[in-house]
Amino acid sequence: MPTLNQKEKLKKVKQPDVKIPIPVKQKRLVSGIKPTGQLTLGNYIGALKQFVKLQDEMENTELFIFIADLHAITTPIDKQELKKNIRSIAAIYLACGLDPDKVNLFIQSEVNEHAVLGYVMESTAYIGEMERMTQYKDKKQKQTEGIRTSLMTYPALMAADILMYDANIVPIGDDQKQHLELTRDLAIRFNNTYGETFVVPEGFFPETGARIMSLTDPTKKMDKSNENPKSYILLLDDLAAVRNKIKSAVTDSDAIIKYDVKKKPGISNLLTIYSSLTNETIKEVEKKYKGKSYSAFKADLAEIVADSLRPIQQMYFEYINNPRLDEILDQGAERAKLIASRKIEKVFKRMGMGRVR
Ligand code: ATP
Ligand code: LTN
Repeated sequence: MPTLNQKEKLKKVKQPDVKIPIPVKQKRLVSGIKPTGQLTLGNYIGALKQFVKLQDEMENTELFIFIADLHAITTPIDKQELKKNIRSIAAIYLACGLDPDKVNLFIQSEVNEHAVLGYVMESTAYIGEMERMTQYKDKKQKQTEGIRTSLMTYPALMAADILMYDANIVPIGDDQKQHLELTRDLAIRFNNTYGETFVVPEGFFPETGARIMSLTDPTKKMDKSNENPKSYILLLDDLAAVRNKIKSAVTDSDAIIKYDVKKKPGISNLLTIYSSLTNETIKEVEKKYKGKSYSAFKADLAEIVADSLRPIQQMYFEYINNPRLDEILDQGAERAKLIASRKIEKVFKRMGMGRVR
């Protein structure tokens, strides 16, 4: 038999459902980067530079940008390295110009709801859909054994990252197009099954620089996971090394500075980098270097890249050991958690999970 006191306590448990209103902006933008290594010039041109541009240009839009550490464990990674990468990427985001007053910057694993909604998305997606993803097929081939289940299911987690915040806009490189398509399919499927719950997102792809290629093999993406350091430029590379990497980038032998991805992938890639960093169109750059040698063009590009990286590196060192970095990440996680926890509550309710409230 409960005592009177216990009965009182039980009554008290049923609290009125008071909710703090979430200030609503008209649109939401979501994107993430995996902390699988240090960031490259490809990440900068294809992602970070775009985020900063969007933050400055988009009105009435709230940005959620996160470090996708849950995605980083889909392939083996050293614990200390992961830890270092997470902090370093956060500092780089800020060093590249992300403004914590405009952007919610956070670490994905600090908002547990991502994993929860990821599971819900796994329970929405079909195995065939996962197996069809080209990135999965590519990455699976690179590993001979110990392929983790999450490598295959990871697009479900990516869908969760996006749908959690009702993102309208998702800026991504073109290698992520297929994952975004899947996200849209899953949102529609869930909405059809359980009623309107998720916003169906749109991709946003940069006009130039959606895919920066390797400097040693311009038919492949510049990738921080490549084993040859000459193939990529890291944002924190020593500037002398940066210049050398540009100067020794693979090009063809006919010495005409012309954009032609099929016939001249190397010089086309360098033209893309040039155009992205200077905001000059590729046509303008071609005109400027008409009749000039590859080595003259590369020497100028080496300086342009070094000049772009210098201020980023300076700001990076301001942030990396600064407690302000933790404050910014705490603030971002708090705001993300508020929205995410409500979304999970809504999703579970729609699905008939837990108790009726
Ligand atoms: P991984 O090699 O571990 O798969 P990744 O660099 O492909 O790493 P992320 O770090 O998560 O993957 O990429 C973050 C963002 O940077 C994505 O939007 C991706 O499309 C973009 N990006 C990555 N590499 C390039 C590149 N070479 N050119 C343009 N954009 C890129
Ligand atoms: N899968 C992406 C990183 C990523 C992401 C996201 C991008 C994880 N979650 C949500 C945009 C939105 C990649 O490998 N580049």
